[in-house]
Amino acid sequence: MSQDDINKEKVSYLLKLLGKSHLSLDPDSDFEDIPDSLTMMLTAPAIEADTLITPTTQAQNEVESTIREIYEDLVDEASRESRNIKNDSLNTKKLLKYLDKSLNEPMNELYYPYDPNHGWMLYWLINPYYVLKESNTLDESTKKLASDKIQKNLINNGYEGIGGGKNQLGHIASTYASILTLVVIGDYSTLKSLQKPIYDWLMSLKLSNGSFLMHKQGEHDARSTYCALVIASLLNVLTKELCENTLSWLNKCQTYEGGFSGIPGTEAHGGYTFCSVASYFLLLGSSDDFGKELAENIDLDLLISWVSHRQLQLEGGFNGRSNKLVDACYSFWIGAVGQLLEPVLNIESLFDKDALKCYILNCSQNSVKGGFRDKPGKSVDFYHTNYTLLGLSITEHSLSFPETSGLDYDSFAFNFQSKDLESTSSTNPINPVFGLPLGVAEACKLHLRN
Ligand code: FPP
Ligand code: K
Ligand code: ZN
Repeated sequence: MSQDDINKEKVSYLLKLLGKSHLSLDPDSDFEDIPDSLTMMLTAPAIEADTLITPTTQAQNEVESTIREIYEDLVDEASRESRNIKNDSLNTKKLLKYLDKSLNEPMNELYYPYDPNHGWMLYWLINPYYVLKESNTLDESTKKLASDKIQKNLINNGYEGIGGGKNQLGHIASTYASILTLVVIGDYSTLKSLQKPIYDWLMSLKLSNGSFLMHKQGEHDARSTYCALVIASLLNVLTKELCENTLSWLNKCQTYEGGFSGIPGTEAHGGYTFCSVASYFLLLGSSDDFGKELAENIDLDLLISWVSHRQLQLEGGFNGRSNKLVDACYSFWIGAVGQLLEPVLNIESLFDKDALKCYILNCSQNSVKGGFRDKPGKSVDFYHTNYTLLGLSITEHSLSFPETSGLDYDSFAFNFQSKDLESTSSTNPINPVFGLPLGVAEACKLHLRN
């Protein structure tokens, strides 16, 4: 069968299942763009009907009907107008325009609540330039502006961390985002100058149970702990002393469901599961068998089961916890956990990457204005734009560990290799531990180590 025949068969099967087989198909139409997964997504029955109606089940029904309409249109439009079936592709030009505009135009008063997030905004808006295959860099003057801005947010020269903005309290999450920004723009001299001050500050936030405070007198959870480990690892100051008891504290965060909670005894969530799983890649490394070491610490099968259950049947995207709604940012928080497990399980994918891509491009992307949103009906924002683009990269690439054993840098986090799943990917591969393009954290580590 030729590819053309396969495509035609796919569409007519889909139309039949949708009860629209009366629509005729133009033999010259190009059906290549219809993802194979769409058939399954539109036709598979719900696993279990929810009998208890709550605000969440109602919201779920509404989201499903909106998304069903979007997906049916992908099929219908083509058959009606006998032209290209438009499975949206990434509009890189519009995305770059959205990023340029967001970085360069003054922000209006609606952005007032973003004031504690200056470091985050830099990371969310700069990182995508490097993840996109087409741009792959940023101009020197913007790099300098970003670096200057971060230096203004140093508290007590970094001995009290990096604040979310000028004169704000030093905060692990703002420090994490600021460090990622410096790493991606390659400002190694600033990073080098921060090694000692930030190490001392992290040690002051460390609790005897192994976790870290988010800031002086702040909360502690898997998020702050992951951020501390990433910061220390990138600055090449991840000492034994800094990591004492951290592994056993994280182990206690895995719940009966298989995912990880913020602190022991609470609900498993995609955000904390990402933070915990990524942390193991920074902490483990006493042997060259990561899977074995991981399984000695947590219930790996239960984690795999929990992660797999996050992909929604019709939507194709992920939710962040049981019985909740799809959200494009989980394309990264959950998608990254799936991608991190690829080299461990030696598989190409833990979930349906085409289905996720279908959600990202057709439901999350705003291809008119550029940028990505949580779900249809919401507005695009910086946060969802960065994490959804990272999620798109996860659908286009697969990770493995090198054949030859022996760890670089004493941590599995710097040992990934990537393989393109698609001949025409619009993104570069990423390193999911850091949420950065693959090679960027590795280059920084190499530089600071020498
Ligand atoms: C629930 O929000 C969200 C959380 C409980 C925390 C999410 C944590 C992250 C996304 C990870 C942050 C990571 C770093 C590195 C700072 P919700 O109830 O609005 O969403 P939901 O319905 O999807 O659970
Ligand atoms: K959410
Ligand atoms: Zn979200």
